[in-house]
Amino acid sequence: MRIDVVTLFPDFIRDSAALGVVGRAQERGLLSVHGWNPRDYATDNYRRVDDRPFGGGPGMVMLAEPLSACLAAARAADPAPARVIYLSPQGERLTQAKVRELAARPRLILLCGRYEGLDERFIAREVDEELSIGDYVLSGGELAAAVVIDAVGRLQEGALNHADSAVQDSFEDGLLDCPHFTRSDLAGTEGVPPVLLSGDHAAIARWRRQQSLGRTWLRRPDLLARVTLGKADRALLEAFIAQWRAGPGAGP
Ligand code: 4FV
Repeated sequence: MRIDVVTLFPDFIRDSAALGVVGRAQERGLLSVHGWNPRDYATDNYRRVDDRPFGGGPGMVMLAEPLSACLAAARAADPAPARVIYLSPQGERLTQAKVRELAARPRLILLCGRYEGLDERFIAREVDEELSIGDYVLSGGELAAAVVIDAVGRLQEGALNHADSAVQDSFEDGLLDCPHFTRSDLAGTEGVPPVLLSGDHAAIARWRRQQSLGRTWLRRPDLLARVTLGKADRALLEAFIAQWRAGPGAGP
């Protein structure tokens, strides 16, 4: 997969994409990330990339011309068709389902705004879709682009060592993840649910599933409303709720 990023801060994108799983995915040739700076495509002496908004008011707006020339250069850098995505608070909320969809594509071009955003005529002409990482305002789209690169990059086939781990992710099945415990020299196995030490893998899988269902019921009922639970899951969740209502210390 190839991801090109149009940004006034290509170093940030390059450096953040060189870390951890995404960096390793690049080393393994599963992903390549390239930064393109619109300022390199500004034609005036001051290499302007922004100007005051028509209609007045605070802030500046990014000029369409440097953006168009920069995007054209990015497009031309590889024959593969690219999905052009503008990261903005006006976009559709990013979800794991959207991440999976994007991860299956050969190529993305991510547009990072700064200031108040981009000239709307450029957006109307060039942008395939707008995506938001959340209902808050950043000073630039770079962090949002880094989120997309990470979420999509780790789903590239072969990016994650233990292939299974993507399958057990939060949201993979629309539910929150279960709690995790590991070795602790200080606490030993204190506070660790006994089932996890039982070696009974069927019981462990049931417990983890029940925790995912229960946590989603407690913390994100909006997510639970979107999944259809089978008979076994409903029984696990009802047992969790009964236990929860019975309060700590009641029963196993
Ligand atoms: C944002 C978000 C975001 C808005 C003005 C950049 C900023 C500035 N992008 N999800 N939330 N963008 O706040 O994606 O240009």
